[in-house]
Amino acid sequence: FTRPLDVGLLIDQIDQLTQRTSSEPYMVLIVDDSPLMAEVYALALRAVGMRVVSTTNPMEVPDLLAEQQPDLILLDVYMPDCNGQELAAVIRQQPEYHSVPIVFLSGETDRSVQLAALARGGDDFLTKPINLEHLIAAVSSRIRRARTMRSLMVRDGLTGLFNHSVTQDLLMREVARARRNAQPLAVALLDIDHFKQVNDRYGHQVGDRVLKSLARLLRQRLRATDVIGRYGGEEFLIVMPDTRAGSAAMVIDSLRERFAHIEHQREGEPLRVTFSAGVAEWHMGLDAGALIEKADAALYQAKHNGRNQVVV
Ligand code: GH3
Ligand code: MG
Ligand code: MG
Ligand code: MG
Repeated sequence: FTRPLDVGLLIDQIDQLTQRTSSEPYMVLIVDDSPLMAEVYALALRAVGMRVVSTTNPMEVPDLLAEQQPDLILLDVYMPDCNGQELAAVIRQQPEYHSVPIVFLSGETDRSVQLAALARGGDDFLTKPINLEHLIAAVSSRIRRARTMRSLMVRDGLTGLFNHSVTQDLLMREVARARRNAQPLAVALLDIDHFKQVNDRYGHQVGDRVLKSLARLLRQRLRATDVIGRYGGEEFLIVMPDTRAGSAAMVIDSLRERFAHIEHQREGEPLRVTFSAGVAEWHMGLDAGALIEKADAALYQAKHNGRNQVVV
């Protein structure tokens, strides 16, 4: 059970992603020592539906980053207390803000100053006076791409659920939280029954559709605080904080029943598919890897007992 990625960085990106869906307004932090300029930019960005927080004091930036989790930072270069380049370098030192786009705004037209600013972690350099349409376009395209990148890093492309490594990281976080707060925690490992036959008889595209419909059902029926991950090809891991094994098994069993009734083909030979699941509850002394093993053993038992069932 290894962890090759920087968990802190990843968890932060997940937090941003789970707290903010792609339809939420873009959030921009403006740092400019001129309140008038900051207000002009803010008005332009708000006019197209973005949320804006601005400050004239660079010292407030660390707190604002933590509180507001901006999608992008607009940074003035020349400010009395601290220049924008230095501030960008400081922001970039923190892994959780590594991928937040920074766009510099300045009257500075000297190429070498502009390049130095980009070298310190800036993504773009806009020179004043700034055309507001240009500003809006530069900001929104950068945010759109940053959000897409984050989503690609953490989501599985077919189902939109968390991918394997993110699911593991989130499980570890929930285990740590359960230990700290002495709260219950349950996990369920789901595996589609005879899925190879589904692919063989109906084709891979139909198989994909089955995976997507199970993912949709899980998203619709589970709590917002539950972690739903695509753990393997046709295996799903569900992490249920503050839940005991008994109630987890009841929830999963009602999902099992619902799923088993879905008709996956409108035309041709009718197709119904089932899944089996193993549920396990965390207890003191159990780490994430051992918890998964427990759920996997229960899943094996469910398969062994004839499939289409939930075993605790
Ligand atoms: P069991 O009831 O014992 O779980 O049998 P099974 O056939 O589901 O188990 P097995 O692990 O042998 O087969 C899993 C199949 O899932 C094999 C693989 O081709 C298929 N699969 C994995 N990922 C995908 C995917 O993304 N799309 C499709 N269509 N099939 C996939
Ligand atoms: Mg200035
Ligand atoms: Mg399998
Ligand atoms: Mg299977």
